[in-house]
Amino acid sequence: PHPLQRSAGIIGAPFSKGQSRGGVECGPDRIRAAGLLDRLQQLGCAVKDYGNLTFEDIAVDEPVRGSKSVRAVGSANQRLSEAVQAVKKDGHTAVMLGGDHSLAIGSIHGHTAAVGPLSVVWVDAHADVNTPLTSYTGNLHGQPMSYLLYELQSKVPVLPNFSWMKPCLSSQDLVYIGLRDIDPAEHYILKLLGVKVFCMSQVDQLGVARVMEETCDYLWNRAKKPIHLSYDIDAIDPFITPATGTPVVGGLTYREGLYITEHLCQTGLLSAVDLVEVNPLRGRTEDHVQSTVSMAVDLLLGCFGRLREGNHLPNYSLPEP
Ligand code: 4U7
Ligand code: MN
Ligand code: MN
Ligand code: MN
Repeated sequence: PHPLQRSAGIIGAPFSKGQSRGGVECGPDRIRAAGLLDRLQQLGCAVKDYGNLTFEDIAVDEPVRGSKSVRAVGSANQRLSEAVQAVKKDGHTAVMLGGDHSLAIGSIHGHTAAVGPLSVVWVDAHADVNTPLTSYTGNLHGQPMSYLLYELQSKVPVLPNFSWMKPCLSSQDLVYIGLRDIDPAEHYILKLLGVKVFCMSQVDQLGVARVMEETCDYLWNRAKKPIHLSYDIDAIDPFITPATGTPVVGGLTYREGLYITEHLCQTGLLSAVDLVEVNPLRGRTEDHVQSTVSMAVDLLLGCFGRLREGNHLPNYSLPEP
């Protein structure tokens, strides 16, 4: 569909307790300040900004089995899930601006609750599939997928403030792209479940165009379902997007990263997008921050029909001399 037939419902989720570095809660406002809404509207896309969520302040949140801020993450994601459901019920493509990647729990949960079974494309340097019992760091932004997958339910303890959610995704409806920093337990899980992974070496081998073709072929083998794109900015090479909490060398180029969004947009099935882990305080210079934020904006424009060949509105007419 033309961008005019799309509409974006934007939710800011200024939440950072899924990891330990301050600043990632500034992501949503920095991405808006870079002109996201105007640029989407210039494309011909209708935009509704639902504003920033506010999160419950949890005074005592002791680690649970080594994992940190579990109650805060559970509570924040419950709010986010409800917000995403509201945006989907209003008929928009949901855009969740993070915040850290633990927010994928509520975003994917809410999206499924509103529209039914999904395909998930997870673009990241990391697999984020640690369980609370395998995590070295205790950071929940490295764990969201373990809460979402049916197949891991028996391996994940019931955590405080998580009773509102149940797993809602089959490992066969998930494709990872861009991975290059996978913990041993995560590697074991990915092999055990037979998850489809295009790590960076596959991107090198096949090229991004074939990766995207194979991604869609794989996901559509069963049925064409709405697509949830969860985009961690650290999937992109830190040369372009240094302002993030867990940068890893050897990432996607600007063009590869953008191509993923363009390809998913043209499927017509893109139904929700997360753009997470932009941390303005992690850039050493203002240029680093700007380059990171402008990549985030370009990725979102790619999701809503911006083409590198150029765009024009359907009612465009040449000025008469
Ligand atoms: B992100 C890590 F150990 N695997 O679990 C962990 F390397 O959302 C990193 O992808 C997680 O940025 C990175 O803490 C989470 C670590
Ligand atoms: Mn991530
Ligand atoms: Mn990551
Ligand atoms: Mn990260």
